[in-house]
Amino acid sequence: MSRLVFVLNGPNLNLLGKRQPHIYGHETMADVEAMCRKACGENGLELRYHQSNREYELIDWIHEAREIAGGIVINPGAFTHTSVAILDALNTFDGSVIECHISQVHKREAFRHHSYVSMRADAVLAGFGTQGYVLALLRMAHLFDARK
Ligand code: CA2
Repeated sequence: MSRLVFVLNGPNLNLLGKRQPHIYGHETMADVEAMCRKACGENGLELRYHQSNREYELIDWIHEAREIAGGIVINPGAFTHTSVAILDALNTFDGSVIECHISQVHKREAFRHHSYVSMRADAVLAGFGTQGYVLALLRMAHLFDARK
């Protein structure tokens, strides 16, 4: 079975490390990708890593993952709180889904407390900073091991 994981990032996350470091930390998107590549290498996972500011691109990657991947780690950015379309796409995916937020969304504005994606996610991380991505990938490796 596939040990391929898609890590998908939504809008504005390309600005990571460049603005609001008190909320999102100092690592850039490229740093997070490097952390994910290292974690995948150490845990026998294959990685496809993407970021987009466009909802349809995230949906297209979820559709691509349906055919080939065992899991999706997704930080949908603000689409978390608005996108039924991303939820619908994730509901067509048969593998494991882990939702990952850098900030502790429940400590923030009320509109960040609801997530459409959580209605599908098998696990949710929030407030672990960019380390959350690595934790999500470790969990994904564990879930893949348990499938055997
Ligand atoms: O905490 C998270 O990871 C979020 O998914 C980030 C989203 C936000 O809308 C969610 O409520 C929580 C925002 C991403 C914006 O990323 C930036 C990073 C650096 C500078 C500016 C924006």
